Amino acid sequence: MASSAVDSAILKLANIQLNELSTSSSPNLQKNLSILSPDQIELGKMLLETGQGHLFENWPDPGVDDDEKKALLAQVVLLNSSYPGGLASYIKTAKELLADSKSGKNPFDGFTPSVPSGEVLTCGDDNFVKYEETGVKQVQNAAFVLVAGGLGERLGYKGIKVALPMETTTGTCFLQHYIESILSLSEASCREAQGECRRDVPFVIMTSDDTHERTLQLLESNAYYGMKPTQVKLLKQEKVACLADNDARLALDPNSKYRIQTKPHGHGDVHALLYSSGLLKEWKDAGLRWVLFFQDTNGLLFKAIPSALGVSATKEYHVNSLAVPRKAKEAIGGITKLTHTDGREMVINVEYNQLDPLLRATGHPDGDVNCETGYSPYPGNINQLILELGPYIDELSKTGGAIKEFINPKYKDSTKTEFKSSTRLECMMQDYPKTLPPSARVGFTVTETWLAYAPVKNNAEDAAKVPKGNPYHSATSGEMAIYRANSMILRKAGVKVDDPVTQVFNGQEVEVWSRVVWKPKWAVTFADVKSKVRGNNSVSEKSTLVIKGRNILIEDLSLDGALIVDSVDGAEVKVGGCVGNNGWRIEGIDNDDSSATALAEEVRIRGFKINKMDQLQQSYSEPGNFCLKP
Ligand code: UGB
Repeated sequence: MASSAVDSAILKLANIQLNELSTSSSPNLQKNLSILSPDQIELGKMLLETGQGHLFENWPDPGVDDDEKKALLAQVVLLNSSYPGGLASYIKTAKELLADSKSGKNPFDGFTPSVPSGEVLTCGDDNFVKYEETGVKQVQNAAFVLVAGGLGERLGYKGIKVALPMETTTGTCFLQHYIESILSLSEASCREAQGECRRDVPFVIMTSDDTHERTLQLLESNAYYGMKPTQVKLLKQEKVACLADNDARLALDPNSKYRIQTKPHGHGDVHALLYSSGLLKEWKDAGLRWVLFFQDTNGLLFKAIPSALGVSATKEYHVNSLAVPRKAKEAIGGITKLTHTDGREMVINVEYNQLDPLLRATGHPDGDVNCETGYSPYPGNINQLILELGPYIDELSKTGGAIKEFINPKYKDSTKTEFKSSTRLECMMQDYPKTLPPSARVGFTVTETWLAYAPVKNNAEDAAKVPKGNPYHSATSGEMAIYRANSMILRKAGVKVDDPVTQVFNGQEVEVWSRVVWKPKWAVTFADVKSKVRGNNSVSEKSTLVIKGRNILIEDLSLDGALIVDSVDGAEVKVGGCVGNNGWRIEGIDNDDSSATALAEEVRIRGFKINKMDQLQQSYSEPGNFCLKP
């Protein structure tokens, strides 16, 4: 035998002995070493070192279930590589957080809350318009990130949430609206830059196994709603391992002893994924300055984005959280400044169930109460964040994108020794500022709720149980909020829009405003709306107004019915005169009625349908100047 062959045989033998030694605590793993690759053996050792020997407890001799044993270790490879710091770090953090939870440690120990500083905007005033103008200029330096990995269990819709129509007048789904808004904003930004537009604005969607395929399919079957496919990147988040007990022993799937049970880790994954994908660096190299994060079902959010981005740019915020006024004790998190006795400071979302006790424990005997404005001084977090890219990358280079996690085990009894079901670590995208140094510029921007926030999160049954006066956050309220916002914006632009009527759908009392809908290419800012509305205009309560073309001017229009106008970009259309017809009527549906079962789920979950009885519909497909004046 040549000497090199002897050396390698000796090395192999030494490795076998070493592996046998380090796996001796698990005879079942030890006897299966021969079927595993060196990498798999290394992971097996790591699992033993971190107290996971039970995973191999029921392993039979080599030759039986070998493929399943390898599949378990393949799953461990994935769990290990998709978590910053690997599975060993996951288990270590889990042990610490489980111990804190068992001992009842308060995560806010040592912190005193106070009201942070931020900008409060009023739609349509000079300040708002100024910030919008600044914000639009910045869009070409921005990237947009949609977190859409959530299954939407509370909503109970069988499809993915971004495919749900935002309103049923046009049937536009959330994803289409988001993409068209980004495209229109970026075009507006280029116009501001007077032709010096440098790039296509990047759009990232974080998906999960629950949403990935269907999101891709939705994009592909709709030609990416006009965006270049290269502009859109899908990043899929992986689930994390479940934990069976206070020792952070990984839970096996109840249906397979060769599979670790997994659950979602939360939207906080977006930071690690953006970092590890290399996109952040790519964007920085391309000269981008902002990353805007948003959630899957808020049809109003793009109405607040230009002004909030303007605030970020003007105030040079590293982190800007969009917020809405919040009634004391309302069930959304409050943006709060926390100061620790050791000098640490942060501006962070404190969940509503933690804010009141924290205030009471720190010298505010009344807890979370409304101030002279009629609202809590702690604004409500709507989880849309604008981060400045440079400081964001600097921070992630240190953390790898890991976000402070939390754990929420449901214990069987007060001894806190056993769980009702397995638990896991979770993280939230808005907890990013928790690791920032005090020098970081963290602020917020408050806009009116009617303008910025109407998520679709709750199913009809749960929404109907919401205490009176609290928001429903259902498909019904989400759609009505769009008509309300557009009607109110038209009012601010000088149009006489009738008052709404109150109706009840699916057990929810809502204001029904005129059904006003426009495409983002018609207007992305308040100034756009103002410049396209002239003279004396009126819209009656029963009316529907749909504006789809870019250069449509509404001048001296009196609308009492349905009017739908579309035009190609080169057509300039002046719309005026008296338009009257039977219009499109909103009709309640009774879900207990057998005829309702024939309706699509997208319609049934709203509790109403639109009966399109009569309309004036005009489309201009050639460039030129036109006048629509019946
Ligand atoms: N999401 C993911 O992409 N991955 C996940 O693993 C989980 C969710 P929810 P949540 O707007 O009122 C948030 O379930 O988490 C996506 C804030 O934390 O709709 O209960 C998912 O697809 C909270 O502070 O909301 O609450 C969706 O797009 C408050 O602001 C998004 O993450 C609240 O939203 C949010 O997921 C709110």
